[in-house]
Amino acid sequence: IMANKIPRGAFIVFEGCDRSGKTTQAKKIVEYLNEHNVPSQFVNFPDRTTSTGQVINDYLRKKIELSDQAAHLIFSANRWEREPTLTKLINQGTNIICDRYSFSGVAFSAAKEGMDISWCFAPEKGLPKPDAVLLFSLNEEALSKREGFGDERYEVSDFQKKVAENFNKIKDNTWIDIDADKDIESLGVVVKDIVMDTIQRSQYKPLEKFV
Ligand code: FDM
Repeated sequence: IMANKIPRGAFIVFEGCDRSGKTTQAKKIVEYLNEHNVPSQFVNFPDRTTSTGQVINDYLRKKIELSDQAAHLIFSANRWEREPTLTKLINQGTNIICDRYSFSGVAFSAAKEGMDISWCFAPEKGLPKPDAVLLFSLNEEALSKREGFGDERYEVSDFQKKVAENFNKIKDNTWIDIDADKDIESLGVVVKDIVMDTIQRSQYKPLEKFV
């Protein structure tokens, strides 16, 4: 007899550099889905509210110093801290729209001297693997027209360029490139199509893990 399986939620990650509009879009699509009775939750990493998140917040605001390796592992621990709840929510049918994930972890840390991509990816193994990754990109001209960076640790344009290069190194052919040089509404239309399609095709597939 076939088990009468409940559709699970999709796990969808929005990635990209600062100022690309991904946070705005992630919040907007979650609002849309919930308005249409599709249970969905916005999640962002780093989650600054947890115990590791407070250390991360102090680090990003330059209140404390950490070695690059220690900082990297705390960002990863911050994801592992949320993993049980995330997996449970997804399996119970909630769609998770996640603003930054392991890929930011790798792309930002590996932009530092002496930090390589495979070392950076190792602690991510075993975390839930997203059903879709949307990579928001802006060309330099479009980026320069947006409001400037804040004053957190990584908000420096040379560093952000290295991060953008790393995203392009780590992406595979399943990632979806999003040209973020659009107004909020037009970008929203693009995002909505991809999200709806991902929810549809993920419903009866088991949630995978990073290997
Ligand atoms: N960041 C984010 C990392 O360096 N590693 C990570 O694992 C994650 C999830 O933290 F500069 C960086 C990316 C960004 C900073 O992110 C804070 P938000 O999205 O700007 O809060």
